[in-house]
Amino acid sequence: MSCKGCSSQAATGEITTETQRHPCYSAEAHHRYARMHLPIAPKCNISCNYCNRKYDCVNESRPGVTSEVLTPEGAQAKYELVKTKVPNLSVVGVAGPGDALANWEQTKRALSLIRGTDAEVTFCLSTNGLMLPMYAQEIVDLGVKHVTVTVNSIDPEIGAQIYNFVTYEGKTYTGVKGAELLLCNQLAGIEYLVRRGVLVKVNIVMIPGINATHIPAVVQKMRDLSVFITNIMPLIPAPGSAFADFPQTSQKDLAKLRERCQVDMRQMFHCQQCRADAIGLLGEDRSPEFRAPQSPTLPDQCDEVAEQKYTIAVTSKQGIMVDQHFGHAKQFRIYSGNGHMFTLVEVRDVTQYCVGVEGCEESDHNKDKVLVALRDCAAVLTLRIGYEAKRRLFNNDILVIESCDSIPNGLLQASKLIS
Ligand code: CLF
Ligand code: SF4
Repeated sequence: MSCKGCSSQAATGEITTETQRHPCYSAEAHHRYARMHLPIAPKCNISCNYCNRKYDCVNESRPGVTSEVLTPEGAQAKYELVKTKVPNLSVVGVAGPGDALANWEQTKRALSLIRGTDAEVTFCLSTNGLMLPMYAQEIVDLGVKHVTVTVNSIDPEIGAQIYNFVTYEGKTYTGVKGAELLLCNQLAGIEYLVRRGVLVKVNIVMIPGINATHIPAVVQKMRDLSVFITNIMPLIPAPGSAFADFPQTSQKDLAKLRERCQVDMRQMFHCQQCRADAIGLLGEDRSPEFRAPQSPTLPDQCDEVAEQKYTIAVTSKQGIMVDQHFGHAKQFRIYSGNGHMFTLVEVRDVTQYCVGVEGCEESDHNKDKVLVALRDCAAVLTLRIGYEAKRRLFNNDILVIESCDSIPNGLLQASKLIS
């Protein structure tokens, strides 16, 4: 098996003003500069065992978060609008909802359209790296100076436990062969980009029991390839994925591993695992302000689901936005509808699921009561939810959709996911 497109030409990336204003590459910048993701890349060419394709790419996002999909022209129009409203916008990125390079024509067209009207904005791409050998030169030619590649392992035996399959040039590879092909293309692509001055960030999903103890070796390899920074991310198992029952990586273990790896190279500590259509500062997503009232992908789906009825429980402080954490809700707003229209049918009082870290661990009784109260619901639409609560709902056939959108938009998204 040979890798494509890697030749030697010495050059290394420099920390330019662009990088100093990149909220992910610079910890200082993330309080001041905003990024915008263009959700133009729905397809993917590999299958990670922690991924459920109903959701955004988990390599760069939280599972349970879904995004609209735009055409390149739609993305450019949205960019022009966002630029006028978000003056500190410094970076435009493509981070899914699938893989940026598995949708290369759309990605290239969207960036070219934007470059046609804006010579200054910094471009950023996130990819699983499979197609890097094919498109690395075009990425350089487009003026993309920041690329994120998710590399979970440098050992194909370990990779085979993480990737279900890899589809490349019309063929599907599984097991060690698939992992080997992916790794080979990732390494070749990273080396190629680094040599041409692109600053490469490597995301690594920490999967306890699979790659957690192997990550320091991955980081050392990335250091040897002159990668700019590594970002070790916690596994948040997506419901419905092969790893759905894996424990979520603990923050304590994650912090320890990052500290350990910091000895070898620069680590990212401020990642927000944001959405494929995120807009704004990393800690302050403004995407609901700019989302179309109905996603362009919805009409077709709506025809399919028009006859179905859904009952969905929503956590909301004022009944306008999905703006309340599941564990904090003392009431659930119960909506019923058919995928086009929803009506508020009831406001259901419950005992708060979680009353703080200590109380939460002891309050199984409250948790059971909340589950019983939601038993007739197909889904819960909520701002945020802990892993344990999500797993309990999932085990009771209740889908969880995390959103920070308006309630009507969230309900439309939810009905699309239930069907
Ligand atoms: Fe987007 Fe990723 Fe570029 Fe940043 S996100 S494509 S490098 S502009 Fe940033 Fe979000 Fe973490 Fe990614 S906080 S998930 S690291
Ligand atoms: Fe899912 Fe992996 Fe593809 Fe991302 S790269 S969309 S996590 S299969």
